[in-house]
Amino acid sequence: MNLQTIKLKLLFSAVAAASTLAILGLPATAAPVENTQRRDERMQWWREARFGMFVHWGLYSGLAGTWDGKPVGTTGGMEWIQQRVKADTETYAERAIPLFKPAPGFAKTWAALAKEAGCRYIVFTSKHHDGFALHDSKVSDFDAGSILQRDLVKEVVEAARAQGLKVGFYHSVIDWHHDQYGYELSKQLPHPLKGKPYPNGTRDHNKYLDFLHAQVDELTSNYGTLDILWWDYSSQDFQGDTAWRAMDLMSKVRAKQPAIIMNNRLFRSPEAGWKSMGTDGFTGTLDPKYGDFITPEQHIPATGMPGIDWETCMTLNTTWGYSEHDHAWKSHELLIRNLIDIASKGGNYLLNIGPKADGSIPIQSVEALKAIGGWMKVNHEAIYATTASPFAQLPWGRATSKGNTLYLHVFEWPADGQLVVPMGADVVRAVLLAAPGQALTVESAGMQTKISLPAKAPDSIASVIRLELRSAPVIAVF
Ligand code: JFZ
Repeated sequence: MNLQTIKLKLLFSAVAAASTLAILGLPATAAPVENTQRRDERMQWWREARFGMFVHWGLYSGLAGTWDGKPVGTTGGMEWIQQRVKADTETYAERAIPLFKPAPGFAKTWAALAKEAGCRYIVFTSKHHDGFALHDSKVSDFDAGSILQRDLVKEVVEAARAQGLKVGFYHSVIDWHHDQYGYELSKQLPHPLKGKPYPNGTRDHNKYLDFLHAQVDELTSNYGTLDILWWDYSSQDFQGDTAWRAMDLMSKVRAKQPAIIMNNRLFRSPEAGWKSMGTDGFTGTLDPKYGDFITPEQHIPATGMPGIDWETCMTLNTTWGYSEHDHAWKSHELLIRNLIDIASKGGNYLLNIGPKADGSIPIQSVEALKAIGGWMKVNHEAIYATTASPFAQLPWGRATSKGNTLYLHVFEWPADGQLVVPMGADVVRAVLLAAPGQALTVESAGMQTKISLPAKAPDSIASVIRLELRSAPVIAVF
């Protein structure tokens, strides 16, 4: 027997042992072994999806940015209201619980809007920093099951699946409710009582971690196949194994949900992709053992990040959780162009809604998502399953690719009707996605390809040309 066969035999016995455990109905103790191929398979739907809906909804939604009858602010995250007013959890709960009144069937409205907008997945807050869990938790009495006799997680998961959407949980590891959460252990992470001693004497953070792991176990055991776990969040001074028993937490999740995709926010180190505190500094590398993707928050990286999966999350106004005082709504033009810009750089767009306490969605958000949906109806093939643009930049807009097909997203319609593309190309056919039956005239000479366009743009925000090429284009480098 040579060395190779010995290795193989060992491998087979490991597999046999694992399947024996499975037959006995015992949970596998370790996460399934991964390699690049498995990871690519797991990531495929997410890489093709390009567009998801984020939902921030919880007790803070009823407070709506108001405390003592006054606005806490007109901008910024009002899901942080407990921290902004420095309320202890009893005061916060006492005021917020009576206001939180989810209407029957609210989740169906969310899922229908996500579908109409062209989103392929929904990520929603199973628990935010305030510690209130939306599921029916056996290990807490600060949860929808105990307070409302409802399992809101189940309602959302079922509504999402009924629309054919993938579904994931945003789960905060920061917890402003739990009486063993050791907030003195970090100077950087937020807590409403920061700077004050623990009201209950000493705390045993390990007990909080047992609770955190138990709730995550409920969430990954009781709702069928989950697609995403979106952790939030860590600081340089408090992260990973010390802060959350992170590796153990992730491997328990993977043991229950082998195909799940997780972000890297249980960590805050260079190996895990982070440059610094803040939400926009990335090293450009990510060892997948720390997570599958990185999460630029409220901004779009200047260039793509080859080899790294990334997702920009963004608000429609300036808050994640509902606020009645925030009127800084982004224009439909900006939102549609952001989606295109992100796809052209190879990333995903996770766009947030902050429903009100009854679960209804602010009208401005409904209108924005419908506007995106209208654009997607005509142009979705230029977004889904595309890869980054081969051009570093284009003076009139953006591009996405799919094999030998290029999609040109024209933001600035040329006044002389001639769109100049800085490349040499062997063009099979060019059409506008808004008029796919009508071939456009194309001339390619040297490093320049010119497309003749009608006088008027079919879409004033972004019109898309599908350019089928015989082979990869030769791009001019400036
Ligand atoms: C976090 C949350 O605090 C926020 O409420 C929202 O849920 C958002 C999507 O995620 O926001 C962060 C996370 C990390 C930093 C700042 C805001 N950070 O590291 O500075």
